[in-house]
Amino acid sequence: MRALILVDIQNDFCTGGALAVPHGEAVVPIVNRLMSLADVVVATQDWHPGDHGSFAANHPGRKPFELAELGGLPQVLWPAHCVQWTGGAQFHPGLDTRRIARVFAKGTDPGRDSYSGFFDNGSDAGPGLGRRKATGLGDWLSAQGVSQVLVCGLATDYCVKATAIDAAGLGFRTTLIEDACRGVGMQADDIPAALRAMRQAEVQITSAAALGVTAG
Ligand code: VGL
Ligand code: ZN
Repeated sequence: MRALILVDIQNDFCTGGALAVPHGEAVVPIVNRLMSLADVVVATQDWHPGDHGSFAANHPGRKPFELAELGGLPQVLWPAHCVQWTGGAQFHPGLDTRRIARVFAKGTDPGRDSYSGFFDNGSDAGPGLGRRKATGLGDWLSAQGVSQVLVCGLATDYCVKATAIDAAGLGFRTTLIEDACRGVGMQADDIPAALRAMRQAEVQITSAAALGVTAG
């Protein structure tokens, strides 16, 4: 069984959104066509409470895109985004949601960010940091008999990267569809570095075109 994981294809990560990824919405027509390649489609949804600790506004005197700390981990401070029940947290209106079997929310704990669709941010080592809390996505995919996952969505250098690396680490044969992703790219090397980190973690990288899918 092969699953397609749609990472955070939400209004706030698209043009005009609170944390817009350049050309984020360009992935939508491609991912809609990728769905036919999968036996099952799942989506992750960044779903923060208004008091989330990743928001710069919740750190007096700090600005978006500065580096801070959250729950003992380094944390990039973001503009408030994907706040629960707001339009920015909704999926992009062009996304074909009919084939999404399940949605996994993440980032609901105000004290911890959650880039991966599988686990909260955190360290499995290190005293005091605790084990990472699972969203349920890994167990759910396994229960469906999924052995292979295709990963696409937003943003390449944050949630897509973390989701793909965790998928591979959990033993799923993992393929990133590079042209069905867009990144934040705060630094010029961030997106290439994310691709390198994924390759290092045994994530295969391909394109929709190589799989016979075009944006049309
Ligand atoms: C994301 C930053 C903050 C993402 C989510 O979906 O990549 N990035 N929250
Ligand atoms: Zn977020």
